Amino acid sequence: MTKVCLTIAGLDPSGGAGIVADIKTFTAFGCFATSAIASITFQNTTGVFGAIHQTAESVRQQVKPILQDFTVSALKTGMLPTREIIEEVARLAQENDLRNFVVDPVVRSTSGYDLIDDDALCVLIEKLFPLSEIITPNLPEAERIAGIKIENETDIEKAAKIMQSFGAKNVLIKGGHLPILDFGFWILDSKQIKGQIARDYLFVGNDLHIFEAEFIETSATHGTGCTLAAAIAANLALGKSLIEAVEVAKKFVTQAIRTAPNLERGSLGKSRKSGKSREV
Ligand code: PXL
Repeated sequence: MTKVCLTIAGLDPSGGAGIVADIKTFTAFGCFATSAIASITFQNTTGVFGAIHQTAESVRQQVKPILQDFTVSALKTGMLPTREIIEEVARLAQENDLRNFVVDPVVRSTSGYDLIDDDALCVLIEKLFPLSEIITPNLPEAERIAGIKIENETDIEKAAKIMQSFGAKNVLIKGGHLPILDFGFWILDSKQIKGQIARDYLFVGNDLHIFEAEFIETSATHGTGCTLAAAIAANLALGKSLIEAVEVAKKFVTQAIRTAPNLERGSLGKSRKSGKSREV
């Protein structure tokens, strides 16, 4: 029987992140994708220009018929911009006993646009972390949520423990941002690995599992966080263990980065008269 996954997240109409990335990912794993929009953002590959958020009522009215019709085997959340929406998502998850709940605590776009305010982030931590199977912050998100600066692996562990003390059972901290941190380099196991490996740190209770992949130097990482979380959700829906699901998801994202489409980007990349592209 085909497994159904649900994403509640923001819409990136330009197709890179958010719900569109989630739907593509669920589908790639053979799951049936359902979705509810928490916010409509305005963006393209150069940045985010604004957003119009949905109401809690809109999110409930989108999700209710889906849950009445389907058995949802996994839930993934991404950009949930307001306290009201987050409280509604918590109610929906609890009322419907939704399992395999992957919370991607989306805070800010790579281009620096805030996708959630401070008040809502506190509610997300308080209400959704305890309901989640796993949370998937990247390094800047882990720093903001845990309230500490992360400069080495000891700090990563500290941040994970803090987030577990907030109610998250399992925490995946994505180290992909590591080579672009502004302190220049990073010491792991006493060797400098800047720009060589992308490491992700999965804390399952007290156990740490490290996943490594080749670090691919690219600017085409928009949407990789959404894709990873959606791939974990899809694989949990398919019955994989959490560790297996993260392993498969990490490989999927690495491959997605490696084979990312080379897009002719924006009016900046085009001569309006000739319609031909030029280097930017
Ligand atoms: O990658 C984080 C993210 C998630 N969801 C939406 C986004 C972004 C980043 O821009 O726009 C809708």
